Amino acid sequence: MELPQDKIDANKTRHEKRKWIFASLTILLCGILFVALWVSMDASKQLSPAAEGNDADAATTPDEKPEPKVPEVNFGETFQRYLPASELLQMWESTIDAKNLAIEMEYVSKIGRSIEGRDIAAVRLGNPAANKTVLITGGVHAREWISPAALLGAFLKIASSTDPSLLRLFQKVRLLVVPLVNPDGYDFSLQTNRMWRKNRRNNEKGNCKGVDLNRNFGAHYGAVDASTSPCSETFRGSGAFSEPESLAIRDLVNSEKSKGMDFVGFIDFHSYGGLILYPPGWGKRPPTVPEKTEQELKDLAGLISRRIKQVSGYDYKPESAQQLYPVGGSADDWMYTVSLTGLSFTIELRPSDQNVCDKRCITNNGFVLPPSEIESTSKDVMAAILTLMEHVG
Ligand code: 0X9
Ligand code: ZN
Repeated sequence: MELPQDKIDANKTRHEKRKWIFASLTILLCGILFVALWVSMDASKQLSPAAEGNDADAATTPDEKPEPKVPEVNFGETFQRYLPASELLQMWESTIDAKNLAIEMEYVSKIGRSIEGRDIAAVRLGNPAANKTVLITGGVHAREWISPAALLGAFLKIASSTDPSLLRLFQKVRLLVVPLVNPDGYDFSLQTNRMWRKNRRNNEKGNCKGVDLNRNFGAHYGAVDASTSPCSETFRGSGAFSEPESLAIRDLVNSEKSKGMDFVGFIDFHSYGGLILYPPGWGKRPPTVPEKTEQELKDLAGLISRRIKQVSGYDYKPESAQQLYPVGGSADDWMYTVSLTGLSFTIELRPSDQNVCDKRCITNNGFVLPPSEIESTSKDVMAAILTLMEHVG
């Protein structure tokens, strides 16, 4: 039986209507589903720890480690030439202002003022909340240029490091560095008299200038090898800590101690000889230093020597400071007695005696070390410092 045309049309319209309703409902459902999915994704993003950082961090999946930020450290001409005092300290200061440093650092522009009015600077490296402190000094003797140069090189290497074990070490132990103890003498040696050793004190009698800062500290002051003559290379000065440069070190140590810092190690970098010298540098061990420290010092000097050999291939000889020669008023003996551990060293950097005159005799004097040796000597310095820090950390 055939349906009348009007019924057929009515059926068609109903069918069309249903189709539209079905299509609209499907679109609505899809829309709801999409919005629900988007909201849940956004919520999970907010809960994820990766989202705590910046957008780039948030983009990494939990399995991917974000790239460590590389410190922006500029080595400048550190390994090309010996820098004047102001340039050398500028390198320390500008590095500390650099971006992305992984170790906390602070530049203290003035812990004292030299005889000629130059600032004596210090640098704090590492976790300020850690109270174990290792003191490092460079450039006590003017003509020993490699000391402040290699110390700067070691610092730049440390500042640019992303090695996790090194960074962990600086969380436990702080370094307090005086990069150039004797800026006047150093610049005088650089500009006028290459073999100058002392500071630039204008001694009252006669024309002879300068005090040997490594005879001016308050331990066994004047006991031996510390002249009373201003013309001597080892003139001790008018009294212990008579010089602003040695006084600055004493005041720095005392002020850090009063803030609760414990001095657990010391290295004073000199040249030359390739030696790791340990105290007592004069006489016997004082009763304030524990007996076990004697063996500890010997062992640690040996360990430092082996570590240097590993990193740079250079041979340093561990030796008792007084076996080399006893002196009174040295920085190493002073820190030996005033530090908590007695772990105090003088390291005589390159060259070692037998290499003073190399094959072509380019250097006939050990104090004159070509700049080409600065970078490698920086490795010696860095190895020595890190070995001591690891030992006390
Ligand atoms: O004589 C010094 O001050 C040091 N040698 S240097 O050639 N750099 O001048 C050595 C000091 C060793 N320390 C003690 N003997 N206490
Ligand atoms: Zn020296």
